[in-house]
Amino acid sequence: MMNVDSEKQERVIDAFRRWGYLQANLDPLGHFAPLPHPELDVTGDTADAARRIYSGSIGVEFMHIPDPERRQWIQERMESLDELPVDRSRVLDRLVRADVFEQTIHSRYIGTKRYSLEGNTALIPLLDEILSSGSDDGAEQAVLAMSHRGRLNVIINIVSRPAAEIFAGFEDVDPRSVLGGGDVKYHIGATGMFTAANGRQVRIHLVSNPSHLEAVDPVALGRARAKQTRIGRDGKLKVLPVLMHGDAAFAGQGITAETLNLANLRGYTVGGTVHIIVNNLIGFTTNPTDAYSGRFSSDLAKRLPIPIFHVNGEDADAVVRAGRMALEYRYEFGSDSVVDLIGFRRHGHSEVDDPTITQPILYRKIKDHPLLYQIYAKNVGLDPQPHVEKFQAELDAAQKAGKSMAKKPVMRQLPSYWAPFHGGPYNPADEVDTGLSAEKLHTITDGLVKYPEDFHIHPKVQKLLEQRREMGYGKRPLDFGMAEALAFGSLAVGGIPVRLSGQDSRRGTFNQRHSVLIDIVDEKEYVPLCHLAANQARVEIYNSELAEAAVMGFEYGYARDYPETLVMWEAQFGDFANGAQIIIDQFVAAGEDKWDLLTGLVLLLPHGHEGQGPEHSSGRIERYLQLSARDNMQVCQPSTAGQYFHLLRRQVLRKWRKPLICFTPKSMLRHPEALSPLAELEQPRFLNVIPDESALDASRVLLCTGKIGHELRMERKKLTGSGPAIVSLEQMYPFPEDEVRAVLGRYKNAHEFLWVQEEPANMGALSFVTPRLKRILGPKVRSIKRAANSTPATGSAKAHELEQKTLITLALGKPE
Ligand SMILES: Cc1ncc(C[n+]2csc(CCOP(=O)(O)OP(=O)(O)O)c2C)c(N)n1
Repeated sequence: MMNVDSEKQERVIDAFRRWGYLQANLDPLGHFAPLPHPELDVTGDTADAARRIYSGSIGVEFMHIPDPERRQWIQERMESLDELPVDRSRVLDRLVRADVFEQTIHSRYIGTKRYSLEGNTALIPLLDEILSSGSDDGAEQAVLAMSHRGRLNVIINIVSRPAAEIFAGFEDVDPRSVLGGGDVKYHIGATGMFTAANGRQVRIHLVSNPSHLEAVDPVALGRARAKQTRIGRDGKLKVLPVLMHGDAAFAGQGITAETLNLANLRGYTVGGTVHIIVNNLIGFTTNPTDAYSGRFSSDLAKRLPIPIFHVNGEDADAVVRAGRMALEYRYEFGSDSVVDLIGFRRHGHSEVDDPTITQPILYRKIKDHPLLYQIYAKNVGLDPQPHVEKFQAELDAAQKAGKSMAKKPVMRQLPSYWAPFHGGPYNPADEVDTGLSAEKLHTITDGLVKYPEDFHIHPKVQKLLEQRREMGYGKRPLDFGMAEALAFGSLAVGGIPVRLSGQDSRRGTFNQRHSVLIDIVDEKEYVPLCHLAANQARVEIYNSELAEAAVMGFEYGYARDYPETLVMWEAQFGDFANGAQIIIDQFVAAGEDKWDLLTGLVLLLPHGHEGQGPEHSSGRIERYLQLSARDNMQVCQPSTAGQYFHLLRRQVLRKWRKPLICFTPKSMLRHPEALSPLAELEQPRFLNVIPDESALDASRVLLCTGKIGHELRMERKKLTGSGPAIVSLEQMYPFPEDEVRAVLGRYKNAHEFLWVQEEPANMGALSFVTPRLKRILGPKVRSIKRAANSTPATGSAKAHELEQKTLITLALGKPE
């Protein structure tokens, strides 16, 4: 039994554990006023002691964590914080490096943007601590992501790139090497070796980053997951993800919320991420009161039961201790944790920006504020001068070396698993055969339709598996679902891992996949694709959270670090991919040109006008074609199950690593015209263009892509005459010009060539293919399409049918 006094004391301590962070001394400039709280309005020795712990330079939010063991863990550490040793000489050295680097660049490249870290230079000792402690706990690699602020500082002082490379960036050496491509210096990725306090090395991967704030977060996590998967059992121990955020961006960008939500999902967990909010209490010109509705930028992180350590960025010892706790929490519980590093921004948003116009009072104060290393040296009684002189001499030499660099430095080294792969322009020599013998297909089929004897299968699924057996043995034509399963299965059996994620992807939105069988008695799962052969490769298919940007970003990152895997992200309906437009624009389409980084990511985008309304109709072919240039990606629409099989296999069997935008069917999944005989899978390759062998003497040739071709063929059967030829363009980009020319050239009697699409005139492939067809056929190319519209389709199913009928009638109509 507690006596009254100790009960009272416990209540006081509990109040500080709960609310102490509201009165912590967090803002170096004192603008962030402590928030009164009635439970903290207490005096006495117990209150003083609790106040010193919970309202000092660290304010921790952790009482929202439901697990008492985790709360206890934090409590114990906070309450013995002073005992945590800090290597002050090391901290001082890191602060000197951080401050002197910025000062040197500032004085030597006046008026050049660098997005200085000054005001938050404690980030460098903080990262130093996290990575050093991480190394103690087993980290051998770390995946770091951050935006512009302080990036160059981190590249030198944490990633350990030679400073000469940064100077070469400021000198802008070798501009010709990046004509039309490349990226600004504060976005480019870097790899290097960090030397931990224990003397061991941690390999650092700083992820290339677009300007779009926080978009890199899921990419970094996908990369970490891929690295962890490659390592296997100890992957989560050995690969540590650290995400750095801006305060305004963390609070404002939706992708942060999407990314946090991945933390504990089985397909996406990375065993805990350490988040650092590099919080300067300003976003460009915007004050926190206009940037986030809560008190802290970090409030969003409370969507997860994880600790948030707010720390005063000017108490470097406290910063280091907060970093240690966050890191150890990650390792102890496999959980995310957050350090909210609160400082200020010494200059304008960039160094060419004058902040005194928008925050005059703040910047009067900042003007005379000493550098952090000076404050720290004074507080801890160490002489900074030897550190300053040593580092200054290093920088002087580096500047000289940087100026004389003939080539733009490449700040990263790709891991060896990238060696067999390449990007660049398409080369037909990269083609490989993707067909399989009937025998092999039978064997894979056996595995695909099998399940344990005691497994209680759903009758509908049982029927489907029976049909699949017939398909795999050539007794009935294959549909898309079976073609896909055979593609995945054959790759896995051949040692190539397969990873697919998207909303409801395990069953498939259109009831087409059934990759995971669910026992109807106990809901146990059985994945036939994982039981095909003893030494087969991994097959992972996940239902994702209901988000697009973070999930696609994650898969992009995964594909970046696992080029041997077939990695796919699937949209529920193709148009939902626009929720991930940033990932598409900034990573998928542009990654190779900006950063010389390749990916073989596949986007599966269900597409086709089926009367389901303005949404759910279009995968927005036009948008991908507009982004296509310099052979940066492939845009394809396989019209048959067999073509889909070859396309998936081609994607990973070739050594050419390019994103594949693949428009997939919905109703056409089982459309008789889209089914394939097993023999189609035995054919050597994917066909970029499918000629119409049945109508070689046609006078009219219709060229189209996807489902409309099948509808045209069905309707053509009803004609009395032979009707036009219907040629299917299966790969839109890279545009197979020679093949199109050769196929069209076979129609010797044709005097009319029409592009037919079901999309409105301002959408679909029309404006992309027209100039290319004109190059082949001359100016007379005409087209049949819906009238230009602001939405892809009508909301009325009947109106859709009318429109579709008109389209088809016009296309099949008599030649003029
Ligand atoms: C998605 C997006 N919107 C707008 C911008 C333009 N922008 C660049 S930095 C910045 C302010 C960021 O503030 P904060 O997140 O606090 O980071 P800080 O620059 O203060 O370190 C803005 C609005 C951007 N880069 N990305």
